[in-house]
Amino acid sequence: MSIFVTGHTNPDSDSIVGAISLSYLRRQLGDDCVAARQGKISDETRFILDKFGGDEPLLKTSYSGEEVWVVDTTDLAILPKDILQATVLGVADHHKLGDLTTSTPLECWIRPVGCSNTIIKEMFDHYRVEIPKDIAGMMMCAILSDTVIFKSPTCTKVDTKAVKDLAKIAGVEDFKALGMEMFIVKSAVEGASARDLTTRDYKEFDMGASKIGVGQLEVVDLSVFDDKKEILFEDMKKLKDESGLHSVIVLLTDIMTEGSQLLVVSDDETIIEKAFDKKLDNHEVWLEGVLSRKKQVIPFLQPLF
Ligand SMILES: [Mn+2]
Repeated sequence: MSIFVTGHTNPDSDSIVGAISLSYLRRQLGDDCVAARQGKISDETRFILDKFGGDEPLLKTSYSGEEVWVVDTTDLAILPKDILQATVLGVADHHKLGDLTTSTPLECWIRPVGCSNTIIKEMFDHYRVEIPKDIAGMMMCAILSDTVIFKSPTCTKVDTKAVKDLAKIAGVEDFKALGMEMFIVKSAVEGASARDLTTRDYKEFDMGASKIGVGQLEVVDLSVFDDKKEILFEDMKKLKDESGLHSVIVLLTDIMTEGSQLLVVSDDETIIEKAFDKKLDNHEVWLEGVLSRKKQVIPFLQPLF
């Protein structure tokens, strides 16, 4: 019976590449391991797969009775609905410990670094398994994506070292230029529906008795949203009602000027204002230096709920 490796719902490049890289490693260690995914492949991830000739992981959203490795989260809110009916053999993640529990002991690789693929690189090193060129290139891109080309406060020395090592294996000389190329692909908003944009990189978080949704769009120039804000707000309101959320926040992150414009639809905007010690102006506020949802947004909201 196959063992599956899967990341979170609404998968980003780290989740998709993590499933590919970790399932390869587990196969070298003797497991019959298959890369899986929880949703559609983003344009950024498609760019990475095309660049290095990677295959799409298998779309598989139900895991009852299966054996699974989980990558890039331990939050039940963004894991397959029946994950607690699966046997979780291991976790490779770089987020706060979530609410996933297991019925058997597991192999746990959780570290405060910028990307799950940085941890998977350490797993390859630990097991002395060589990383193939194509997988090294994809892992490198996943780390550049999660760390916003090293600009994110979540980026550590371990991440930069991993990228340099992986770039060498992949034969990529100018990895920062490749990172920029990737973010330009990510910045494309033309032709995308409002829902595509609000949920392109979207996660829901349990905050006490309330639930909030936080989306993030990382672009190289915020002006692409000038004529999109109205439809974004409209869709955020819809999303909030449909899912019974306390708030929906979308971060429009400018990776060049390094900050985020927060768009807020909330039952209580004062919570958001308190969290960041800033007044909202027409449901918006600019947060200088904020690039990371995980490190610079969620931890400030959590204590106020
Ligand atoms: Mn990640």
